[in-house]
Amino acid sequence: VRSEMSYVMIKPDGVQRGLVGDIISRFERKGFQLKGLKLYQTPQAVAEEHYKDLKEKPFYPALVGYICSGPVVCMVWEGKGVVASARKLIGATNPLASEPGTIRGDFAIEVGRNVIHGSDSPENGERETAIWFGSEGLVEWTPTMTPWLKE
Ligand code: DAT
Ligand code: MG
Repeated sequence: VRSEMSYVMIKPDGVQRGLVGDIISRFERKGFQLKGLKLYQTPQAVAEEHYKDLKEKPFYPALVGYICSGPVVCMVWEGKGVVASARKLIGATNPLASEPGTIRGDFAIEVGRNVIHGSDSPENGERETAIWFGSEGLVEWTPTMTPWLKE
């Protein structure tokens, strides 16, 4: 049985602002396992599929435009409770409501430039991983530090 996965994506503002290393480091240090990673120029159809539940929202066209406005960093992180934990590391959707110490709390001001995405459920973790990594698949590997992270 495969353990839980979160699709995490550094949005174009995070890439352009040079926040990639800091953000990846937070997930690494927490102890989650990296299963997929790429720099990617998002086609509009992929952004639309990813955010299809928000299609009726007034901000949807701007959101899709923003996601496609420059390269993103696509990641899949795996581990026990990773979906909820990643959401805590990321912080609230509106960065002015995000706690300091979270990624959005530390690095962002506006909801339309909130630096990072994280799946909101294990089901969406699977769905979004399929959208962004599809047939390339993920990398299966055994981290040597596992005994120091799991009892
Ligand atoms: P989250 O990214 O925290 O999961 P969400 O799934 O509700 O938030 O919305 C997806 C993205 O859409 C969010 O990161 C930024 C944008 N967004 C959400 N609500 C918005 C709003 N009221 N105005 C502008 N953009 C918004
Ligand atoms: Mg969401």
